[in-house]
Amino acid sequence: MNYSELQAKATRLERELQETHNLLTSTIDPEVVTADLARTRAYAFDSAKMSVEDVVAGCADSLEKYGFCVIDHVIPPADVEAIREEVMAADDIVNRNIQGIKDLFNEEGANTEELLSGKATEYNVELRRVRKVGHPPKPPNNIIWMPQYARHLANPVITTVARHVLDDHLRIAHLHTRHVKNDNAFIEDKGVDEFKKMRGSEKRGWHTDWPHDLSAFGNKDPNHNVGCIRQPCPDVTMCLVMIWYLTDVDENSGGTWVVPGSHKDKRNPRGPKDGISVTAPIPGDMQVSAPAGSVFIQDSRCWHATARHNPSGRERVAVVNRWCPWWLSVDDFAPGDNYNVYHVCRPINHAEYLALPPDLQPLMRHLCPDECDTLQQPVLDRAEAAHERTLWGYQQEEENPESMQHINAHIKVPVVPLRC
Ligand SMILES: O=C(O)CCC(=O)C(=O)O
Ligand SMILES: [Fe+2]
Repeated sequence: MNYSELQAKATRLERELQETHNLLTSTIDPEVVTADLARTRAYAFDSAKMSVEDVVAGCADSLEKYGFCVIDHVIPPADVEAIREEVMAADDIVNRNIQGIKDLFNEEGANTEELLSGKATEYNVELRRVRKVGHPPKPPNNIIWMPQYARHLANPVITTVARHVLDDHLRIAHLHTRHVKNDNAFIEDKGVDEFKKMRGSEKRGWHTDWPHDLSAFGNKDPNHNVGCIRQPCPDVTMCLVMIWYLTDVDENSGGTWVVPGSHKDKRNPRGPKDGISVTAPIPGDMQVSAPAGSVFIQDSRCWHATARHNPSGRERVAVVNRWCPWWLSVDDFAPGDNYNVYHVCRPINHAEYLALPPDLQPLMRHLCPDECDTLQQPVLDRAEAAHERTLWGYQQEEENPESMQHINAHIKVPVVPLRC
C-alpha cells in the first residue's frame, strides 16, 4: 500500500473504532455495571491477605478504570478503636483552637510577629509559622494531635500505591477529619425541619477535589481561592484523596458516594456549562463499603459526595488527606485564610516535625519551615541517570566523532502530517 492508501485506511479504521466505542457505550447501562461493582467490591483489595505487589496492581487498575479503590485493613482491627478515640479527642482540641484563633484575630488583629512571640500563648491558642515569608501564621497541622494515627499514615502499601500513580516524591497537602453524624444525633442537634431539608439517601453534594475543585474553596475571593485546573482537565492524576475510615461504612453508615468512571469525563458536577445538579442522584452512582481501618483512595477528578444520611445509629468517623506529587503547586494561594479552615498545608514546628515517625517525615517536610525541603531520593536518582546519559552523549561525540552522523538514525518520531 502506498502512503495515501495507508492514510485512508487509518482514517477509516479510526472512524470505525470510534463508532464501535460509541455503540459499546450506548449498550452499557451504568446502573447495571455499578450495581455489580458495589456488590462484588471489585474495587477493594485486602492488605492483610494480599502481597503489596498485588494490592498495588489492583489499586492502579481500579483507579484507572473507576477513579477510585479501597485498601482493606490498612490499620489492623486491634488498633482501630484507640485511633478512633484519639481522632475524636483531637477534633475537640482543633475546634477549640480554631475558635480561640477567631477570637484572638477579632480582638487583636493579625500581626504575625506579635502572635508568634507570645500573644497566641497568652490566649492559649496554637499558631505556627508558615514557610512563605510574609504570610500570616496558621493553626498547626492536625497530625500533631494524632500520634497513633501518624504511625499508620505512611503505611508502605499506601505510599507504594501513591508513588506508583503520582510520582516518586510525595507531599501530603491537606489533612482533616470528616465525620457523618448519625441521623438521630443530627435531629437532636439541628431539629427535624433541618433534618428534612438537609438529609436523605436521595440527596447528594457532588464535587471533585482540589486541584480539580472548580470553586477552589474560595470562589472569587483572591485571599481564599486555592486554584483549580481549568476545564477540560488533562487526563492526568494530579492528586489522590485518601479517606481513612475508622468505622465500618456502607450504604447505611456513611460510605462515600462515587460515580465510577467519572474521573475520565470532561464534564464536572460544578461545571457552569455541564448541566448537572450537584444535589441530585446521577445514574450509576453508588456508595463505597469498607470495614473500619480501610482506606478509600480516589483520583481527585472522580465525582463524589459525603453521605447525607446515616441510619446506622453511630457516627461515621474518618480522616481525609490529599496527596500530591512534587510538581503540584501547594499553598501559594489563599494567604488570607487565617483560620485555614480548609486545612491547606497546615504547618508544624521543628520539634513536631522531628517527633513524626521517620517514614512520615519526608511526606510532611514541606510543612516545616525549619527544614530544607529538598527533593526526595528517587527523584534525585532519576536526575542522576539522566545526567549520566547526557554525559554519555558528549563522550561519544569526543571519542567517536565519525559515528555522530548516524548514531540517532534508529530514532523515528511519528508525526501526523497535515491532511489535505
Ligand atoms: O466524607 C466523605 O465521604 C467524602 C469527603 C469529601 O468529599 C472531602 O472531604 O472532600
Ligand atoms: Fe471531596
